[in-house]
Amino acid sequence: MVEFVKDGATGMEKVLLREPGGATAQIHLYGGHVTSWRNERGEELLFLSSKAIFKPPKAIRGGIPVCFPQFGGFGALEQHGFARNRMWAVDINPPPPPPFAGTGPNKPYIDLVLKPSDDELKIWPHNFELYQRVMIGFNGELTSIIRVRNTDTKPFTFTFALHTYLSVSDISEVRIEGLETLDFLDNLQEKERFTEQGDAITFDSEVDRIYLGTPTKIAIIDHDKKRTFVLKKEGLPDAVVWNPWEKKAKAMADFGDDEYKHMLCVEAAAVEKAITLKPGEEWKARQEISAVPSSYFSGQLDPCKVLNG
Ligand code: TA6
Repeated sequence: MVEFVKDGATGMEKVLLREPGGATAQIHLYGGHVTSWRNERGEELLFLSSKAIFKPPKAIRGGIPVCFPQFGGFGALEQHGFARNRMWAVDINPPPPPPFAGTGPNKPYIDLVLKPSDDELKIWPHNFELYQRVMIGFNGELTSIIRVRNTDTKPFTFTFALHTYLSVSDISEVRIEGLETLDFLDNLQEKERFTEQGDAITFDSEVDRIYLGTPTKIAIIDHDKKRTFVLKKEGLPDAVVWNPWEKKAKAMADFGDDEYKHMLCVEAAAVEKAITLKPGEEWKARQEISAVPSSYFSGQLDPCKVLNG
């Protein structure tokens, strides 16, 4: 089921997707932004700050902001580009879906599109079409399919991320598997390059890292909730891991002082190698997140096993 509604609190337009089994997703047209994803028991799986601001030009703090045409400060544009604080349109006539597996029928989905206005063309002089299909699957998995088309007469280059905020019970009880032994750029040390040592990533202070060339599957294990988020991605070689911890949390006006304890950003991204599209060319990417009972997963996702099958 797909429903178009106005948000009671903000008056903003949003789309509700409901899967027959009960899982739901909510997408705000502002930013083309998934702001809620619930399982069949109605439990919220994405973090959304209690102080999130739903008003341009501020990006919504939480859910899945879309970072385009620039990730972070990798360029001259505003942090994370402008797609996350622009109004997207519902695409009633989307180009045929890209040949990604699993885009079968009967899964509620919505197609959104962003095209540059004159204002955007002043700050980023390139004609493009940015498409996003958001879909809820039979097992409640949340899929985002992204396509960027160069509708200009000259090439352009961009970086990209789905800046996903996962809801976790207690950040100090969370671990990430699948990024072991990989190189990363540390945003807390002028993007210096390091190699991950640990056998799994755990959290006891601020983390802001861009893991390079990761496996296509990453597991985020929330011991307290006995829940594992399995993030699968295609066309997005990197993964950003971010938790602002205490001090940065206090410095953010649209973020509660203690909220860092209950969120973790794991962002499927294309950052290290920017993408260049010639006129008429198209880039596509896909992210699928599912939430499974933890007992099923812990310890099974050693990168060597994943990478070498
Ligand atoms: O994705 C991690 C990051 O780039 C961090 O450096 C931090 O700034 C975070 O994004 C949030 O950025 P924002 O512009 O939404 O405050």
